Amino acid sequence: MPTNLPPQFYTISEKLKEAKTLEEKISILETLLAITPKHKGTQKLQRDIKTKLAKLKGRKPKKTKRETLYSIQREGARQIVIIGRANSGKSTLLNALTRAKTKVASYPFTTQIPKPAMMPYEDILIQLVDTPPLTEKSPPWLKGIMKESDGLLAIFDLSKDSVGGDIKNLKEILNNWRITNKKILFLGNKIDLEKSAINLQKIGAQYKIKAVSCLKKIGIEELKKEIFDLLEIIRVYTKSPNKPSPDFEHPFVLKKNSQLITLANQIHQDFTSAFKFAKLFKLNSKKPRIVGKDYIFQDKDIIEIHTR
Ligand SMILES: Nc1nc2c(ncn2[C@@H]2O[C@H](COP(=O)(O)OP(=O)(O)O)[C@@H](O)[C@H]2O)c(=O)[nH]1
Ligand SMILES: [Mg+2]
Repeated sequence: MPTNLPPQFYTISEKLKEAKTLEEKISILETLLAITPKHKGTQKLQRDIKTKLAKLKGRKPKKTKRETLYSIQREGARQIVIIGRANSGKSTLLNALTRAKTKVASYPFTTQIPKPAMMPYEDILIQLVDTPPLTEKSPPWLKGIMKESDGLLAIFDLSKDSVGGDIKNLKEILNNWRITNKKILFLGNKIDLEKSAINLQKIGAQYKIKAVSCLKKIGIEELKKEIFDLLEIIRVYTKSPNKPSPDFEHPFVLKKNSQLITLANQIHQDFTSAFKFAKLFKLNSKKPRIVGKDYIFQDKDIIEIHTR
């Protein structure tokens, strides 16, 4: 592979491995092609990308089913889907965590189609998806979106006496849909209302639920960190041996407890065989440490990989 590719090239090609839908893969490949510098050294790479694109486009299915209409284009480091009953505050939550301006109303069914928006968390973006009310009768595409997500934010209206039953009902729906090993954060919304505290007390012993007010922005800043923690991800910055400072603009996002070799593989296949050693830097110390392939990353590590 040519060595003078822009750093985003590697960050974006990493996403290709995780892309699930055809549309996503095509969009990623088109982006890669667009940012590939056009010169002799990259001709083979350009050809390879174009071939892959042609193959994928040849296989593109006709959008006839309703599900495919509402598949969400993945963006950012990870994707979280917001679920809950009508009027629980899903759209208000999306607006509170992102710059989205989704319609909020006191009558149900305002949100009919899934709506994605980006939540900035420190130096990464997490995609949140607002959805229509969740019931046993929700359309199959909603189930599909939930299954494809990296985690769920389940939101309940704490001011309603039925909140205990609502939580039980949601758990039943998840069970029926066989969504059993998803990461889920339970949120009790509208804690600003008087009734909510009483209801929270009633259900608090039975369920672990985080109380917030999406409208009055109570508990919203802490929630961003809890969403990050729920995802069990870490950020790693790379530093090129011949550059004075790391690339803080494009952190690699990896699963917690990932080994150094996982990152090397993501950057380039050849890194595995060519790997010699790596220098590990920490944000708060100047002196690097030499580490090997099996080093287990921690959040915000800075790594400089040396090859043969
Ligand atoms: N008091 C109070 N009202 C809220 C809160 N969050 C949302 N609401 C109101 O609840 C209603 C439904 O909110 P919405 O976000 O549209 O719910 P959705 O149907 O789940 O998307 C709206 O009138 C909101 O203003 C909150 O934290 N406190
Ligand atoms: Mg809504």
